[in-house]
Amino acid sequence: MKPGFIVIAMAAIATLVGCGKQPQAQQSVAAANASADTGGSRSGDFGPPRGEPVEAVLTSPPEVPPPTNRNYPARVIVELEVKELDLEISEGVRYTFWTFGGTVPGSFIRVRQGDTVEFHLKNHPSSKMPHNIDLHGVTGPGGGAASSFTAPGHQSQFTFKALNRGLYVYHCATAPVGMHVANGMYGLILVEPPEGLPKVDHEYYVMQGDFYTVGKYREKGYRPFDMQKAIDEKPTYVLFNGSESALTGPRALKVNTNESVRLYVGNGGPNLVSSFHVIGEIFDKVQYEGGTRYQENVQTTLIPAGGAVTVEFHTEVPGTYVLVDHSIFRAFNKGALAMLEVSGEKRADIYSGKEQDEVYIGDKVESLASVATAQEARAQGTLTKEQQIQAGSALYKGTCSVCHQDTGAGLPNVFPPLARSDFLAADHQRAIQIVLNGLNGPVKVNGATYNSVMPPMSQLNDDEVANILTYVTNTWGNSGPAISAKQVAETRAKTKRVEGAAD
Ligand code: HEC
Ligand SMILES: [Cu+2]
Repeated sequence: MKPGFIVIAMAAIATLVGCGKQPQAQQSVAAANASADTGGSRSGDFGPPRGEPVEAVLTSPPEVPPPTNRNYPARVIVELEVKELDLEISEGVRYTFWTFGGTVPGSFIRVRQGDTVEFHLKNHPSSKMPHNIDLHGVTGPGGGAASSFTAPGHQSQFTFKALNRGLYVYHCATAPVGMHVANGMYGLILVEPPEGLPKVDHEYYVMQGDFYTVGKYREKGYRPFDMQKAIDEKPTYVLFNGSESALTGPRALKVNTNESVRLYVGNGGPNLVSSFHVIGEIFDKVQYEGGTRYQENVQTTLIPAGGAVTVEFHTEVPGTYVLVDHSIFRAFNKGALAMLEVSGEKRADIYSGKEQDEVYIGDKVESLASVATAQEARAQGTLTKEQQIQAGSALYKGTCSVCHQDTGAGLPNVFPPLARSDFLAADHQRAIQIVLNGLNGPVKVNGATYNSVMPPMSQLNDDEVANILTYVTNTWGNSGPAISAKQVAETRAKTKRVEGAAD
């Protein structure tokens, strides 16, 4: 830092301290927040339930039930069924999830402050485990856990009064608790304030969770739970709504320009705290920690494990917005990435750029179905070169294309071409070793010398490397053999990873 700058900075600090006043905007937010009735438990009991009992409308993510639209406390009946299901955690990767209502996260529950909730928990006869539920919106020991222990094929019932307004996590609390949560046993319950929430154009339900599977990220086939990784807090996946493709491509959240959007965002954990961010948007309002008070004009908000947040924003510019955990390796290497598609007229006065940003969307631009197909074919021993090329084409994007370009042409003097590369054609085996271990020092490709660095990409699994290389060696005028996952596995075993590279 230049000495002159320090002087100016010190003077600025002195001015702030000297006048002892908060900036004006901050003061008005503080005033608004202070005057809000916080609706704590002592003022949240509006007497016994009135009228006919109401069946709660439960929704699967990303949908949110409609507002309760009631001005009196009612008896609300909630029926929730636990099911243990084999679902896709990533394209071509299956995992046994334990679910509240058949989805991860579980069904969204919406009640009004002061309601008496009659909770029925069922455990499907096909379940192998007993389960229960601890709702953070319950006032009472265990949050319902002890009263709701439910063996497979059984059901249990308990009742609570929702004394506090707010957005609350619920989760299973059967031992081993961490494992039940890691398998997807969490969801959200919204306790509306008595006057309801301000109307918005769209409400959506998104929940983050970390997952621990045997093997590498995107390693195909059935993957069991890995207890040691869970204890070490080293997730294989960090996901929104329980699957890598839950909210991407055709399943992206959809809104229009000039609309108000409210997201109910939870974090089931079991281990990680989320730094929740929407790339290209600013939250106009954040009810942090699911509570009553709010902050305005926020870029990234923290969501603790077992916590939630309500964020609101208004859409101006069309395009694809990316929801991430801004602990950014989780977004790009573990799956913590979702999309919000905003449709509408261009607003060049606000933003001139192109509408899709491949830098952020990476290989999710393309469906990864071809990747799963290739894996299935390999398992059945019917994998063709053509299938490998298709899978490789999808994976090349966002993995290699940033440097070698979509066309394989590279960039003069910086990134060597893969298209018609004589260096590549000379030794396809060497290419495996380059992807796994990187490359540096001078190389001569098609007569030009490059002296740069390619980082090791050993975080890719064997299938991914094999399919990408089969694509590269058989596209843009290249022709070569198919590279097999077995060859990659052998090269991985034979060569030493460079220091700092992934396994
Ligand atoms: C961050 C940029 C970057 C990424 C990403 C990258 N490479 Fe490279 N790659 C390079 C550079 C730079 C070189 C040359 C290194 C040198 O000068 O020693 C290179 C060299 C190569 C070579 C040997 C030279 C040639 O042109 O034939 C191959 C093969 C190759 N890369 C394949 C890949 C594949 C496949 C991927 C994706 C899995 C990939 N690279 C990802 C930067 C990158
Ligand atoms: Cu459970």
